[in-house]
Amino acid sequence: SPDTDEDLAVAPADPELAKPPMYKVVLHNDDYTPMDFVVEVLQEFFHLESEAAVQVMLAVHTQGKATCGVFTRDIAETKSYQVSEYARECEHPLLCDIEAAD
Ligand code: TYC
Repeated sequence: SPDTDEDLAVAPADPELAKPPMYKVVLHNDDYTPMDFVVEVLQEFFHLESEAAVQVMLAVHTQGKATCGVFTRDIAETKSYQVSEYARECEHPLLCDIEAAD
């Protein structure tokens, strides 16, 4: 297309503004939290279908940890906090935190 100033208007001033750093929300395995509880958490907080929720739960169970989703920092922190709070209310030791995605 012809080089007009219209083309310049759509480019972000700073390329980083278009691509914020992303964070994984990570669930960790433990010996006590019931599998059904973890599946329920994955469905309710991460909107996974039941089959996908079972897959992620089993990945945590067999590999020690797994990613539930990838979000901007604020969303990842909020999800991690909400999951931790819910697990604590239900008296399960389930651990959820965040890691920088590459
Ligand atoms: N290891 C747990 C059990 O055998 C299940 C479990 C899965 C716990 C995932 C935590 O993040 C977790 N009941």
